[in-house]
Amino acid sequence: MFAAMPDSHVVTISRFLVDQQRFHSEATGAFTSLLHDIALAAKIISREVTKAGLVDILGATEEENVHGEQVQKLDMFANQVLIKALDHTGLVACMASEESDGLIPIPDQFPAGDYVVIFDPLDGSSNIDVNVSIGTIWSIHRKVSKGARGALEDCLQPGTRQVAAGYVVYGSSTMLVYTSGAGVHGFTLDPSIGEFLLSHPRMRIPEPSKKVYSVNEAYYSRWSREQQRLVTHLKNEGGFGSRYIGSFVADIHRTLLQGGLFMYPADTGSPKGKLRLLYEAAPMAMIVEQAGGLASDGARSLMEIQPESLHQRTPLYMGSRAFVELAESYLAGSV
Ligand code: AHM
Ligand code: MG
Repeated sequence: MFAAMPDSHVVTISRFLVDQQRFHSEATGAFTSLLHDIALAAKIISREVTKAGLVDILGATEEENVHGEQVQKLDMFANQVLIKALDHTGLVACMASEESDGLIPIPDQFPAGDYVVIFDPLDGSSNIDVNVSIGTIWSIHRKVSKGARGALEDCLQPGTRQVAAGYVVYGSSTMLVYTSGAGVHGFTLDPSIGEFLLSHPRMRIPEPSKKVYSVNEAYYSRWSREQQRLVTHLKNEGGFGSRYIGSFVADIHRTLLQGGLFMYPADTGSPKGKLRLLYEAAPMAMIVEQAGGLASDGARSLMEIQPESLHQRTPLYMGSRAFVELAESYLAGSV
């Protein structure tokens, strides 16, 4: 349940989380503390992202991540910030990150907790050196394994089991958007006081929404016939416009605020698409659906897919409900 908040009041994320906790008599405060810790990590990452144009932190390192992609310094920094913000708190059983190969255990010297945190520390990092918005995406599950310190099965849970999900977009301002299953709420960082302030309570994808599709159309010739027909329909009879930033968090943020259809389909070069189920698709699916939209892999709900491996990829369609349904019917060949 979402606590009513007088619109004229300045509400920090800390105040908001404490107020939300009051609606859960069983709450111990652990979950609230976890969200605080993530918000703190977001502020530290935001500070470094903002400084990136000023200091010589740009440029790729020699290292590659587990997907064979070049990792930039800020990715590794953001990864470390999140791990260090969470590993000593006693709230987390284990973690997984797009930038780390296997499970990230809690070091032996620290107590382990009941939550599992999965994150993409800095998505869209190829956009850093052209000053385009990038973001952090995270997802929280409850530990389900018997052991105290978490296991792979704790991370391999479907999106429907998420207890919370969120993202931070580092754009013209830094915004943190999250859901814990009671609507989607957005906070804007006021850098002068170092606080996230509630700016977008109860976010809903507008209805009717803007007719906008968002996809990397350069892959057109590699798409299935059905995918090609869908996009041809959208831009011709459909009367859609097009926007594609090429930064997932920023593209989804726009879709939440204005509506539309975001797609990262499978193609002959990437038969499972590019985006990862656990780090990118499932958390955003929870947010989009909590905001009244729909999230699909083209045939089934993204939230219901049972992950088989940490770094699994999935085709992805999300945004306004009617547009995702339209995409599904084209992909099924029924239109
Ligand atoms: P990354 O995880 O390596 O940063 O890649 C993910 C990014 C997303 O932010 C974006 O939606 C997508 O890659 C863009 O890919 P493409 O350049 O193929 O359109
Ligand atoms: Mg990513």
